[in-house]
Amino acid sequence: MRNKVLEALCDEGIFLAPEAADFVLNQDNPLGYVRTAIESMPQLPLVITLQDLRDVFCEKGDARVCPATAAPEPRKLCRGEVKVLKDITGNSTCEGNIIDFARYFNDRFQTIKRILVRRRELVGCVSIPKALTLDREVKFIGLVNEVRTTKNGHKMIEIEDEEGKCPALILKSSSLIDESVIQDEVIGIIGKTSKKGEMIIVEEIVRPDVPITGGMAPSDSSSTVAFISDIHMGSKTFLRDRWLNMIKWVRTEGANIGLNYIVVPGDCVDGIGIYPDQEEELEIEDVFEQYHALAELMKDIPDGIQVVMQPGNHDAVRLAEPQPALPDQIVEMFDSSIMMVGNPCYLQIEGRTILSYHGRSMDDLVNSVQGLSYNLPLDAMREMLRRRHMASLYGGKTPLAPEKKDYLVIDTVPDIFVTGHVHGAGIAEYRGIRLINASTWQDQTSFQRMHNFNPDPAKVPLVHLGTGKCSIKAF
Ligand code: D5M
Ligand code: FE
Ligand code: ZN
Repeated sequence: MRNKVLEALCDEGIFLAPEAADFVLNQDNPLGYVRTAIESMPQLPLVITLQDLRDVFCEKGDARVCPATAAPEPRKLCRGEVKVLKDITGNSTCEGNIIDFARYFNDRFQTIKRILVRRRELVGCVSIPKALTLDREVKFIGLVNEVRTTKNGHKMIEIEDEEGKCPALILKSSSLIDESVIQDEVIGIIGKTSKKGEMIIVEEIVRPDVPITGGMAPSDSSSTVAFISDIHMGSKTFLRDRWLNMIKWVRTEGANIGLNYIVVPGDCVDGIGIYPDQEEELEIEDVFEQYHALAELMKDIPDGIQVVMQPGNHDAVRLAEPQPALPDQIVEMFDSSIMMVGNPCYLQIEGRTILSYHGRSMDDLVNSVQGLSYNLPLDAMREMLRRRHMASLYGGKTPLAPEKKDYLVIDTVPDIFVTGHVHGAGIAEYRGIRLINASTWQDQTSFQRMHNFNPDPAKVPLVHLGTGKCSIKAF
């Protein structure tokens, strides 16, 4: 029965993801069920997932045929009020083969497409092959395969959806010509099909973006969260005196401002072999010794403060993102109350959603988005939010692991978005979201001097979880 039904669907060009197939086969009339579902879909996905069925039937409020929302991933509860809402820790399945990559990009496409189809500007969007046949304004959603400049100075984007791909041209004379389109981002395009029907002339680009909201409505929380990034323990330029000043301040003033949480967004230690000749800049040359030394330093943080630590590109876990939490061997060195999470990670603290991401992809964004630089991390973070993705570009400096789900998609809009990595310190707001870049405790290294990179160290951004008020304390 199972194979017969799936074969019949296959003959009609309809493919079901395994979970969707299980659900469909439990229906009284599986074929009829799928055909009804397809009629309500704006376009036929390459592979129909359980979510696609939910989108169709749950919207109609028909509980009998609506697949129950997947059980939420087990929430890892820890001391105090910190919950991990989402990270890769314990959920990694990928082997990095071609099928994994196809599934990974499909998940990215589908997740961001679901955000884009709700955009008013894209009402009536069609598939790419369909768009090429229409002789009027067309709208479609696709994943960018390639972006290049033609010899005449136009910008050519090759864009793909589940059904096909097409070239989309931004004319040199268009006001969009300076718009930075990044390879592997998912965008909506509004345009006209060329006379021969072989390409689309782009008139508008629609980004998923985050909704405009008032941001953090005041709550009764009296807690403050501090962000302390890029400690780089083990580096010769680790700023011990300024760190000790900061700890002294935490111990004396912390209670007065309700400092109950410290989040560390990566590069906890300097690591080894991260860049050429790094050993010359290391005070501690053994990575385990670096973590030991850090664990000792952290002991001075008062017990009442919940510390959450995330890895970065200098830490001892796989480099490919999403990165899982530090391994047990290292976790055991630290006080058991310290919470280790993956990178990126969605946290919930006292009712506020915090997205913490080390920020490696800023190395790629500064090269692919016009006007960005290492001095403007908050602008780079805005670009991530506009694209609803933390690291769109595959094949640059940010290695990506093709997990089943794309953990780098910003599917939930956070209250606070924090990054480290660029060793800058800043706070800003974008559409109600607090943006934080969380400084460093490492002074300029000779490697950074060689690259003309100037850090802004020993600063602690603080956010009051009740009022949403942000400030920076310098040490
Ligand atoms: O990265 C810290 C910062 O160092 C990073 O955000 C920019 C700067 N950096 C690192 N490598 C380079 C190169 N090759 N050119 C320019 N700037 C660079 P961290 O992860 O702490 O090493
Ligand atoms: Fe760093
Ligand atoms: Zn880093």
